[in-house]
Amino acid sequence: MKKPDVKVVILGDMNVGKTSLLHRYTERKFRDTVSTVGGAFYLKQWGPYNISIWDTAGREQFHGLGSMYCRGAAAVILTYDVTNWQSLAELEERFLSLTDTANHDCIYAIVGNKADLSDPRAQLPVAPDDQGEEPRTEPQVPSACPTPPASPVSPVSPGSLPKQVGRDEAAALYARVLRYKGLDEKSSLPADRMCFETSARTGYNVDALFETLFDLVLPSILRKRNENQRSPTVDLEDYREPTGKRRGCC
Ligand SMILES: Nc1nc2c(ncn2[C@@H]2O[C@H](COP(=O)(O)OP(=O)(O)OP(=O)(O)O)[C@@H](O)[C@H]2O)c(=O)[nH]1
Ligand SMILES: [Mg+2]
Repeated sequence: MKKPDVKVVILGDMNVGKTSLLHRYTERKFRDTVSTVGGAFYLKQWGPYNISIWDTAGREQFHGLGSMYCRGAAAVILTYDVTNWQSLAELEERFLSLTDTANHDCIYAIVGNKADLSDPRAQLPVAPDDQGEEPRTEPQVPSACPTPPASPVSPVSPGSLPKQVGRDEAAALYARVLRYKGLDEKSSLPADRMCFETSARTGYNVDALFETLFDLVLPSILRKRNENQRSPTVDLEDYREPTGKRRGCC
């Protein structure tokens, strides 16, 4: 198994669509999910680097595991549901303190998922041109004929729900996250770059979210590699006496 160079963690209340976002990004699909138990781990190759992405459970009963998953994280995605104001409030009340174990230079993204439910623009993935990428080959949702929700658990028709969280509220939360972390807003990444609205259902903005974060964690990878070169880890299993015998520790 490849060794991850860096860790990205996705946090947020149950049902906001964390697992669906990861399926959409890693498998290019929106498929049925079951509420996550504990956590799950995905490995993504990004250029020459391996990035581990940790999906966490939003259910209260797994809350204690959150800070363990965040340990050493280079990026944390704080996810809410744009049609559920409480899911934004929960990020601050329940999830932010879990990031105390993340890296000191960890970056934070605030992500409002299920944008397709309230915003007609999110009925389609962001056009590849807008993301500055080569066109992709995965199926696109035709604009004239939106596909019905793939999940039977999601009976709400697209674009029909009122949006409960605006971009300004997400940006205000981002500012409070920086303050909580003791970071200076002026020297940190700006809110308009770190707040996203996405739809795991249509793929809207999903690539942009993950790929922006992956680019931003590259300095963290390089720093870690430099540190490892300066003080390489000694594997005691590999150490043998000149006679060929392995040296015991006592
Ligand atoms: N319309 C719409 N429904 C979504 C979207 N993302 C997820 N859902 C639905 O929301 C429900 C919950 O999705 P999950 O991905 O399991 O949510 P989760 O955040 O991983 O939940 P936990 O694992 O319990 O923490 C499912 O019924 C999904 O089909 C989206 O972008 N749009
Ligand atoms: Mg889940």
